[in-house]
Amino acid sequence: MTTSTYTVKGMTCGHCVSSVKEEVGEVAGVAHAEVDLATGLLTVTSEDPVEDAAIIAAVEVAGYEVVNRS
Ligand SMILES: [Cu+2]
Repeated sequence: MTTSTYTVKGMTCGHCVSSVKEEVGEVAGVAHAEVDLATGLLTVTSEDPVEDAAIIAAVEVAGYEVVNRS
């Protein structure tokens, strides 16, 4: 399994977290998406590495912005 971490800007409540988790969770290859609201950290777990662009696009669909990839 591979884990990638992103910093998401703009989330303010549990609904924001749910939206991001839902959209990112639908990206092909993603096994699990976890969000920490306090830090804005999005942790994506996948069997094989998933393209950053796909994760960034999913976060944008949810209405937020990836400001960092670590
Ligand atoms: Cu919200």
